[in-house]
Amino acid sequence: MDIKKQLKALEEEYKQKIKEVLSLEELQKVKSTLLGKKGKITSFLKQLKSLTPEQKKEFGKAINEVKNLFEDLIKEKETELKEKALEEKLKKSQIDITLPAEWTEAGAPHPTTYTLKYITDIFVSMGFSIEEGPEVELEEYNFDMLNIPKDHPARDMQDTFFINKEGYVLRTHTSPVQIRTMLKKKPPLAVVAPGKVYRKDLDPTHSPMFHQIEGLFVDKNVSFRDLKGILKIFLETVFGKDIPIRFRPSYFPFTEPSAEVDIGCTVCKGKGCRVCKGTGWLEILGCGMVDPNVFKAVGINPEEFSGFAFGLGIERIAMLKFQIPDIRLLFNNDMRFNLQFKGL
Ligand code: 2NL
Repeated sequence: MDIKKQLKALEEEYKQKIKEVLSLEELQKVKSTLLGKKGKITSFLKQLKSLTPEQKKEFGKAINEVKNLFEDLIKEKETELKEKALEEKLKKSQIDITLPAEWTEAGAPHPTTYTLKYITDIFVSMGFSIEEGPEVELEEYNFDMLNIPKDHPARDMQDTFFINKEGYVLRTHTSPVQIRTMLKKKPPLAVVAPGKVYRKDLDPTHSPMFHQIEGLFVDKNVSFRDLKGILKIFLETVFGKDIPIRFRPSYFPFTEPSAEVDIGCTVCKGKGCRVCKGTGWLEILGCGMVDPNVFKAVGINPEEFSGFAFGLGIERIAMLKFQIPDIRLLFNNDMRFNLQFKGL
């Protein structure tokens, strides 16, 4: 038997096989087939025993050369497969630490958000607590219990968003939150209800969704001067200690008496300009003493308790505070506008 021929055949066969190996497991099998204790190289070495010293030397050298070749080829293949496996793993991994970070500009609070929080905080500092409620509201809480009769123009399709569910509306003010509060808590009460409200309105000073904050104060012997005192502190905090304030008689179905509160125009200092339409005054909020019919609707005895309430639009205050000429700027989300409020 020609050992050299067999050795050459083995070399050719396994050079090719090692080249074609696809996994480390497969390579391990090939390795033990060739170099293991019962491997092909070992069996070649066993054949040497029966040979002469010269033949042993000659064939031993040839076998060792093939053995070294296999060892080198297997080592090479192992390195290649390990590198490939690592590459695959990195490719699959979620985090690629070599990717440069994406640039994001630092944000700014939206002026409406800022103003809502700013105003809410003033009332919280005076001991009012914050109440919230749903934006899809019972018609009964939004209108009936607030002494707004069925034929009142505010209920008209022109002002209210009715939804596909009988008896529900998108709340047109946050007053129903105060109704809910009075239904679940007994006086004394001092609460503010900030949030989104909806009315079918759209022009430079009206948006179909806007923000409101309402206040409600109920206790024994609450009078109109308590209302004036609280609102004076509020307005002087927002617009400064010297701001002129006036109360004008008005009408709301849920308060009696009712008043509208104006401040001296912050733009022209009362001289008369475009913003105050020449009057020297800016309308800021509506208020009044809670109507006895509202108290009766929520089960509070109007002979025992009295209270005041007020409501104001947040966008209007933000527009005055930041001299914003068109309400739509507060809703467009144009970043050139929004980013001007950094650092408030
Ligand atoms: C305005 C005027 C106002 C109220 C809201 C109120 C709520 C209850 C009872 C009585 Cl539960 N009143 N809220 C009272 C007066 C005026 O808002 O011009 N808002 C933008």
